[in-house]
Amino acid sequence: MERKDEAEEAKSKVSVIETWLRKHRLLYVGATRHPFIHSIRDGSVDISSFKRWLEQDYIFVRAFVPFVATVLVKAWKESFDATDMDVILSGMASLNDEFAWFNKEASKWGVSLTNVVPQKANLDYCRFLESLMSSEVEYTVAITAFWAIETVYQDSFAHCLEDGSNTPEELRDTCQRWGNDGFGQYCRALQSIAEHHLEKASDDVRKRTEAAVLDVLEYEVAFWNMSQGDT
Ligand code: HMH
Repeated sequence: MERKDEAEEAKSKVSVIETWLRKHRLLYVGATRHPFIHSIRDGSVDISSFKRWLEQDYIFVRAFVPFVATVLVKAWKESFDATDMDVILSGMASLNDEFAWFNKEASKWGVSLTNVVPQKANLDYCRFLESLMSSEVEYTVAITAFWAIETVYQDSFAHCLEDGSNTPEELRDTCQRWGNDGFGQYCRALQSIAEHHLEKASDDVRKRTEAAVLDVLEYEVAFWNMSQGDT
């Protein structure tokens, strides 16, 4: 058999993240094609579940911002590629818009975002975020977890906007927020940053990163379950 040259070999090589997505397909699908998402997509969604999701997600995003801030600090210290910081900073800027959006959306639904009591699945997820904020957690682990968190929402909400979906008009804005093409491109930019660092990472860091991605997927499933009311 002829030996492939290096360029060919690089082209056919499956990326680390792609390998994990294949290996953990069921869990990934569980997080991105959850019954709650199906119910938005087919229009059968229970509005009190949607409102619960909105309230709880606002609290989550409040904790997500400081997490992203620590990813930015790690990029500055540990990455030699300036575009990493640009991409993370653009994510932070869109989180700033997201707060304005949450307030607008909450008033549209008659929901108050002050004094929301975080539910257990949310507290657990926020505590996990906090563990990733430690300076002892490597940049590779943190940026890959960041990619996974954003991608679950991107993939889930984009599904609600695909041809054939029956998403109610009043929920389309929410789906657009994370399901739009620009957010998709941003997630792909995060993926390529994460992949670049994973390619260079030690086996130990890779293993811990894979575990963090699995944790993210499980917390996301629990978060959807909580939104549906099965706490
Ligand atoms: C629970 N996961 C959860 N909330 C979000 N807003 C995102 C991911 C994406 O930012």
